[in-house]
Amino acid sequence: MSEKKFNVAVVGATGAVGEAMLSILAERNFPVDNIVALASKRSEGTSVLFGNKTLKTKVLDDFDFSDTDIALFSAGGSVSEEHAPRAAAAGAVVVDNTSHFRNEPDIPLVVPEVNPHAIAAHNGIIANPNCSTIQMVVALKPLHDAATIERINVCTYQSVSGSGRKAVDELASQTASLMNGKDAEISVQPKRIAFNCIPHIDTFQDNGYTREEMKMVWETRKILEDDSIAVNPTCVRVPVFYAHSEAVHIETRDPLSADQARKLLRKAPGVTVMDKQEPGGYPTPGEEGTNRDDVFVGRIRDDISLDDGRGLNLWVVSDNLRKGAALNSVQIAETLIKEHLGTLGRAA
Ligand code: 25A
Ligand code: L14
Repeated sequence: MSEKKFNVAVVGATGAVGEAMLSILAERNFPVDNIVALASKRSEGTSVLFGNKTLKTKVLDDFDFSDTDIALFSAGGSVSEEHAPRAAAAGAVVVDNTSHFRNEPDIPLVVPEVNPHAIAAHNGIIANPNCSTIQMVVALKPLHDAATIERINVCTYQSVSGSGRKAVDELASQTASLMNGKDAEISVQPKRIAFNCIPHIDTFQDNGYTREEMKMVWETRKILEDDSIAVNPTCVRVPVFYAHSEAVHIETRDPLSADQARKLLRKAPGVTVMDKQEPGGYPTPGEEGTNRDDVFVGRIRDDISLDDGRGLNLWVVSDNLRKGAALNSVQIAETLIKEHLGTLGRAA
């Protein structure tokens, strides 16, 4: 990495993702000159941690980005819509974790293990994909390169932290209430989440799929740069605090055995294969998935319903706040300063 240091802003710093962004920047020794934590007026002056330093949160609305090199945004789509173009116009490169810009053709949508080259085409904004999509494409990229994936059937098991800090509190308090014989109060999720599963994440679309499901369709094609891949997702919220899990079923153009897939995945960047066919020999969200950087893959096996060797099943687990959001954004920023320094306006 270059000796140069950068001025960094984290927008949404008091949220679940913003907090993880600050701690990951510190733990990976990102070359920071100045760092600023931004949020809404509600949080003005609140302390947030950057390594062992304390930062006082400033208000986004009147913040001037002209001294900022890199701005990591995670304060929701409407905040990014209003403020990301303003930050980019002032000369910062924005890495945006919301869904707002992901489908715009001239905005790169990047997972550094999969399509780092896409960063080069940025015009001041780079989009960070949806958490469920990120962990799936990290696991599928080496298999797609080897055998060309034609179709993906996926069911997700998504933790509550995806909907922010209040949703984490909601699962804890509903669980405590029910264990104490009291009624569960519903505040964030559309139905009770404690001791339950909810097949509904984000808003319903005209085709009967939810927006979270359609993000997996649109974003997978954009990141793998292949519009012919058919993706059929069902996204489900489960009573898990951190890390998403996915049962992924793929159909490939060329035959690919479970043994070959296991070998390819063992060499794949950002992937840990955990696949012993014995009790506990597979990853789970509450144990391996939480607070770890890698995408964990297990239960790799041939699809017995197909007899031509062109189907595989996988179980994929990863921390949605880290690889699914904050870590991926920081890795985009690392790739930017390492390989595309000339595209950073102020710092170039
Ligand atoms: O639109 P999207 O893309 O679907 O994203 C929606 C939300 O999903 C989360 C993230 O929530 C985002 O806001 N998210 C996005 N991508 C994700 C991913 N890949 C993801 N989650 C997981 N994986 P979050 O909770 O992580 O972060 C919210 C942060 O945004 C700040 N913010 C909100 N509006 C803002 C703003 N900052 C500037 N200007 C605005 N207008 C928010 O800061 C937080 O940092 P805050 O200061 O508004 O809130 C601080 C505390 O106050 C609580 N709170 C929030 N809303 C209210 C509230 N209290 C009272 N009333 C409210 N209306 C929060 O609990 C917070 O702790
Ligand atoms: O699109 O509620 O990045 O779990 C990711 C988390 C949307 C909401 C995104 C959740 C968000 C989702």
